This record gives sequence, C-alpha cells and structure tokens, in this order.
Amino acid sequence: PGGAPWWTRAVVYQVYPRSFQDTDGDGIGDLPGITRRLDHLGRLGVDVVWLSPVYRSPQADNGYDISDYEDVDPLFGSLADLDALVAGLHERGIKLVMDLVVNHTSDEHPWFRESATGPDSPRRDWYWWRPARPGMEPGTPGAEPTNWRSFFGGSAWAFDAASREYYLHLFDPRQPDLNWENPEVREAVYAMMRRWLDRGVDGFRMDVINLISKAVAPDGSLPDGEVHWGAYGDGGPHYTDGPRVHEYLAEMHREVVAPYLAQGREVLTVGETPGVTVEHGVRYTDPARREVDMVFQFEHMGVDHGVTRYDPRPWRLADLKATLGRWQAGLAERGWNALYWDNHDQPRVVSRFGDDSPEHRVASAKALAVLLHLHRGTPYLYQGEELGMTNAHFTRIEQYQDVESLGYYRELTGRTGGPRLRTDDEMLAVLAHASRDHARTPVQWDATPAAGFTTGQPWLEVNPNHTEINAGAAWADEDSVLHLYRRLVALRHEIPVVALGDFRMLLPDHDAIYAFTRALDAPSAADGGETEGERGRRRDELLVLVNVSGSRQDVPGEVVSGWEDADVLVATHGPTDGIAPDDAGPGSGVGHRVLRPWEAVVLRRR
Ligand code: TEU
Repeated sequence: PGGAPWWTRAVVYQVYPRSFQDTDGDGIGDLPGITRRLDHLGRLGVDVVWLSPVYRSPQADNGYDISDYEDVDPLFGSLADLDALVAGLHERGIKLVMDLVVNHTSDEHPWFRESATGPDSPRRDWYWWRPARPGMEPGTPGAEPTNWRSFFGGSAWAFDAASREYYLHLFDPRQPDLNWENPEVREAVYAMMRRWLDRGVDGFRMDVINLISKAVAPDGSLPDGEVHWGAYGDGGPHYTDGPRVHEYLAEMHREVVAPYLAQGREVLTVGETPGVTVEHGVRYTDPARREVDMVFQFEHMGVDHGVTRYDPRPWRLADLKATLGRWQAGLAERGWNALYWDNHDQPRVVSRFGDDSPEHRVASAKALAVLLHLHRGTPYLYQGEELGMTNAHFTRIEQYQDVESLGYYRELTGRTGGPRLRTDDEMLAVLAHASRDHARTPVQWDATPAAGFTTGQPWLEVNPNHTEINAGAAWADEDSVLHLYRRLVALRHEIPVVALGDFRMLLPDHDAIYAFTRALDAPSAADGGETEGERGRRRDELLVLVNVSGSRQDVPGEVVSGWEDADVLVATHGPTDGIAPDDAGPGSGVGHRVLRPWEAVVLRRR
C-alpha cells in the first residue's frame, strides 16, 4: 500500500457551481459561495474538489460551452475569487481539479468566430467543416454530410448559409467540435492546461475526452452509420474511443502532465468517457501507458434505460452487479476506477436506485453509499448526495431548463418536424425519472425559504423537501446520511484494504442482496520480537452485505460462514450483533444473518 498513488485513498467532491451557494443575490451560485462553504467540505474530510466549469460562457449548456478557457465568467465571479478558492482549499489540504472541456468550444469562442468567417480562414480546420452530401442541395433536409445524431437530439451538423457548408457538433449547435487532428488545436489546449497548473490548480476532469478522436476514413471522409455510445452494444461506428484517442491522451500526458509530476506536483487526471468499454478503460488508466489516472465509465448508468436515458426501463440488481463487477474485475490488475452514482448529468441515486419515500430515503441513501464506497476505486461524491437529496418533483415542462431534456422533449413529442413518438404526458413522466435537472436543484443548506442557497430568486426551483432534507439538520443528526459519508471517507483514509483490497463479487444472481468481499495481504505490524517468518503477511478481509430492497432478506449461510467472530466496521442500522441471526439471539452459533430493509453491514476479519 505504501507505493499506491495518493488518489487511491482519496474521495473527490463535485461542485456544480451554479447550484452550490449564491452570495450576490442573483439566484446563481458563485465562487465566493463555495469559499463560504469550505468548512462543510473540510468536516466531510474530502481530499479533492472537482469544480464544474466557471469559465466565460454564454451558458447554452450551463458552462460546458466555453468562450474563454482562461477567464472566469462574471456570473461566478473573477479570477481573484478563483485564486481565493484555491487558497482556501489548499489551506485545508484539499486539492482543486478543474473541468477541461476541449472536445468542443462555444460558438462564441474567438477560435470559432474566426473559423466561421469562411473557407479561407486560417482557423477553418480548427473545427469540422464539411460540404453537403454529394448531389444534395446544401441546407435541405438529408443534405447533412453524415447521418450522425447529436447527444442532445437532432442532427450533429449545423448548416452555415454564408459558406453553404456544415460544421459538426456532437452536442448543442452552440458547441462546435474542435478538430483534434490539427496539431495547432492540440498545442493551444496544452498551453492553456499548463497555465492552469501554473496557477496552482491540481488537475483536470476531462469532459467527453474519448470523443475527441473522430472515426476519420483514410481519405479524410467521415463515415455514415447509426451512431450510439459503444457501451450500449451497437457495434456500429460510434463516436467513442476513436482511432487516435490513446495517441492524443499519451501526448497530452507527455506534453502537459509529466513535467509537473517530475517536479513533485500531485496532478490528478480523470477522463469522462461516455460509452467506454472495459478494454479501452484499461488502456486509458493502465499507469504504464501514462494517459489518465482513472475514467468515469457509463455502463452502470445504462442499466435502467435503452440507448438513451429518455427510454427508461425497469432495472435489475443483477445487471448492476454484472456491470460494476465487470469493471472491478477488468481493472483489478491494471488501471483504476472512478466510482460514482451522482453527478450533474444524472438523476439523484436515492430516487433512481434507492427509495426516496419518507420511510426508506435515509436508509436507502446510506445503503447505496456503503455499496459504492466499499468498491475498489476512487469515489466521487456529488453535491447534495451526502444529504440524501432527491429528484425534483416537477409537474410542468416549464419547470425544466436542461438543454438536453428540452431537446429530447421537443424532438420526441414531434415539435421539431419528426414523428410524434411520445405524448407530452409520457415525456413528462420520462423527464421525472431521467432529466439532468434533478441533479441541479440548489444544494439544501437549511430549512429557510430558499434553503440558504440564495437571498434572491433561485435560477432553478429549490426542492420543497429542503425543510427536512438540509445540511444544518444533517450535521446535527449523528445518524444522518451525512455522518455516514464522513465515516466512509475516514475509512478510506485509515484502512488500506478499503482502498486497495482485491474485490470478489458474491451472490451475482440475487435480486436483493449486493454482497462482496475485499481482501489485502497487509504486512503485519512489525513489533520487533517476532522472527521474519512470524512477521509474515496477514490477510485483512472485509465482507460487505447490502440489502438493496425494502424487505428483509436472509443472507445465505455460505456467505457468512467463517465470519462469526468478525468485527463490525459499518452498520447502517445501529448496533448490530454481527452475524448471529435476528431471531436466535447472539452466540447461538447459527451462522446466518438477516438484513433489514436497506440495511448495510461491513464486517472485518484479520
Ligand atoms: O457529458 C456528456 C455526457 O455524456 C452527457 O451529457 C450525456 O449527454 C447524457 O448524460 C446522456 O443523456 C458532458 C458533461 O458532463 C455534460 O454536462 C455536457 O452537457 C456534455 O458533456 C457536453 O459538454
């Protein structure tokens, strides 16, 4: 364990600045607001903050459409405010990781403005410009260069009437894709990254970084083909993990990150890689390849929907185990997982895989926290997840603001010229389950009218349940979800087997119990006296038992036999007698364990 990198023992907290804490009354969170809340992060014990974009942006996609990578948008404050935040975090031993969004810029970025002046612009090939499909009238339906679709609905090509050419945007038309084939683009990105590292930033979360290499044919053309994310099993040409992506990431590591590591700086790089496969996940995170430290994979985010999240389906625990288990096994020898449930793009996990009813919300939030944080990898904790915050309960389309949610609402209800595939009510039900806005309601700090988030009109409605679900109440309640997260963070810091132990899934087909072990041969504490042989290697083992259901579950005997004398490391349902059964009383020797609804237990034996 001594040799393991620091981030194997770290927990990262994601701040979505727009919804974290407002201090100037405009109803939008800002940088001074984060600085004001640093004690909350300090008490949680997190090691790193990942800050979603605060750069200059027209806010077409809440800051993931950047018009100046090296200035702070006045919405959030100034560069001085950012320097103050970095200083405040570093004082508390917390690192700051910035969001690096370089698959695309905003259409208001000077680079794109220049590129769009015409085919002769020196920056024309900084982006993907293509003529209409051969034989088709430019600007007419079906004349787009390929049939690629945007992640936000509609075609991935926008028509420019002035040049009668199209430009590529895998996301919103206001987010034109940069052309990474062009070394000038890569150099400009690397120079910007170095300037942020020189400013004291400690690394990057790299937005959709596995999309930057497009599937260009040898003759430079872009192929047709129904395009989804690879992980959804289409097999066809898709955007993810393109032909040169590993070359680019190795170059970025060599050109930007390696020199700082050589100076002794601790720089964290995490790739957001939608649709990534385990095979590519190993290639991205194998330390010997020097690409990135870890990646966010998306397979487990797909167990409850079809190709897109707007096609929700019932989910099975066995599927969740199969995918999380596949990633644990796939990266066991080489590579490293970023573990998450929530982020600013996902609905709240307690409403999605837990049960956000008053009876089970706290217990299920705790159960899911234990489940995730005891896996092997670096856990990411999204703002409000530590409070057990739930999805919003919007009932009208006007309450939603997410560009992706609104894009699919309009497209699937036939408002963009295509067929009407869903009624308005059907789409409202889909959004109630899947919209990204659920993660973006303001953090609930206290029970006052706007939950202590703002003194003004919040940009997105505060969840009315903030009167019961808020940080003030949680800190005052030893049994809160928040205090459990604080203990889980401490466990990862203190007990090597939590961060580094080998993972073994149990009960793969059980549809309510999620069970696994972690094991590490830790060198026994040499207390002098012992001979070399006696010192030997001592095995430190955990058994994690989580009831992912609202009903009592019997843990099969073979799972718990041999753990009768184990210590109880975590027990979400208060004091527990370890393995002895609920009914036979302690010491009865009958080795089975009943798990109460949403109960999680972690046993340790050495
Ligand atoms: O996310 C890309 C991404 O995978 C999701 O937005 C995806 O479109 C959605 O979860 C599937 O329904 C990154 C950012 O995290 C996201 O906020 C941005 O909107 C997107 O890239 C474009 O920058």
